[in-house]
Amino acid sequence: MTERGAKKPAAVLVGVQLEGVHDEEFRSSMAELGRLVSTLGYEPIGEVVQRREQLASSAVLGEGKLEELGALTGGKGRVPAPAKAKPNKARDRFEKRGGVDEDDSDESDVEESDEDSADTFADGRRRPKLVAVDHELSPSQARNLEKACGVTVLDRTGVIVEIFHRHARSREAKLQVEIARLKYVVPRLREGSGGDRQRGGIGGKGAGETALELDRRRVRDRIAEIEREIASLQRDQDNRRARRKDAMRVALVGYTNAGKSSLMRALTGSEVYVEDKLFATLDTTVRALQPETRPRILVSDTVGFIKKLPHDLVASFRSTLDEAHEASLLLFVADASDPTFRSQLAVTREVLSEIGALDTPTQLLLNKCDRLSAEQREELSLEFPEALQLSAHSPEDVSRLRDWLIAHFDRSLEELELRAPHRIAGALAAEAHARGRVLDEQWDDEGVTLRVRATIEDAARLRSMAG
Ligand SMILES: Nc1nc2c(ncn2[C@@H]2O[C@H](COP(=O)(O)OP(=O)(O)OP(=O)(O)O)[C@@H](O)[C@H]2O)c(=O)[nH]1
Ligand SMILES: [Mg+2]
Repeated sequence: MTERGAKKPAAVLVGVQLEGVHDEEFRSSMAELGRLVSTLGYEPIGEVVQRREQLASSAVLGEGKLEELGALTGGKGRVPAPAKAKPNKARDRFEKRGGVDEDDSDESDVEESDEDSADTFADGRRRPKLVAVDHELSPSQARNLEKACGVTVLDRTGVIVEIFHRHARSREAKLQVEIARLKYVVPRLREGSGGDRQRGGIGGKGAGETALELDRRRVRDRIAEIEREIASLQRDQDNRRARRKDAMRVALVGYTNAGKSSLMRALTGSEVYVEDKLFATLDTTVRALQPETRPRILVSDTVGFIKKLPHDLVASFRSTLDEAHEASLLLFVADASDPTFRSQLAVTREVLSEIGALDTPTQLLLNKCDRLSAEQREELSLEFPEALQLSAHSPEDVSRLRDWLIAHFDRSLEELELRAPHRIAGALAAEAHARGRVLDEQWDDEGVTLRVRATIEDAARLRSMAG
């Protein structure tokens, strides 16, 4: 078989199926981990699954499974006794890459060239460069696993943080990801046992405990510095938002890959990024519904949610979640063609309730219905009678959604009649056209009479203008 271009580096997935976890739930979680790993730029080529009642405390996997993993990755397949611990190259490389210095090289890869970096083994099998574990790892578990398999180990949180790191585009998103990374790496430094950590870690200067202390302080200082910068960026944003405040706003929220950005594109004619991968969107975009309405309706696209979204990321993506907070309507987008969309909806609700955005009215959109049969759609309409079924790829569906939005917001508008003498009639009419929908406009000798629909705030403002 001939190959075009460079292959993605290979990765191995590790899953631990604890007692009481159903096969289906476990499989879907592993499949999602596989998609996350592909999004990060790796190709999953193998899997090691451990079934057990409880996690083994030291290295997550039992002896047999550890050997199985070692055989796949070319590692020892066991955790060396602590006394013989050697410098852990894999983790050093990883941590160095995520250093405190601002590294914009999004394309940097986990592996670096050294004697372990050949792409294949002597027998031609591909050599994995990453082991991704679908379970939260303690810092020492991660290190032990790394020692046993000889390649970088990331847990689900680590994979997600790395994806966010690669994809963040705006200044604020980049800073927020950096905080999440620093917070993810710092606890690992804290548990460092000195010996195997001397040259590793963030900054990587000096030797021994002193360097470690220094590193931790530098990390803390850097986090404080970033937080200050974010606060100042957010002040600017708040100002911008304040100017938009009078507009009617809807936010697209939902699980990653549900089709939020596709709907955003279709509704607003904007060129936001759409991609069949998890976490394509990490920055909020706000655009007016097109063709523009009077008053304008603003639509915001937001970052997608995922189960076990690292807490630091939830907290740090304040700005994007603020959009959800400030919207007067949330459109819950679900990929109805995904068999697990019900639990995805539950995750979305959970995260939104965590940030206190669930007081906002919501409307469920069952997207990707083009992939469903007529019977499936019928069943869904019985299960979710209030939901709108649609496809972001169907112009008719999108136009129906637009009409639905206009009708929804229309209910919150006030209809008022205004009269103004010639002295201010021109200004009043201009303002009424700019802010509201003018239903009727009559000019006579005395001045103007207008019938207008506008938001409560704008209605009050127009009234006071008319005097
Ligand atoms: N068949 C079908 N595919 C869709 C539909 N809507 C979106 N897609 C596809 O689903 C994938 C994800 O779409 P996006 O719009 O990027 O999803 P998103 O919710 O913004 O995802 P993130 O930004 O990663 O959270 C893309 O490949 C889209 O082309 C739809 O209605 N039908
Ligand atoms: Mg998106």
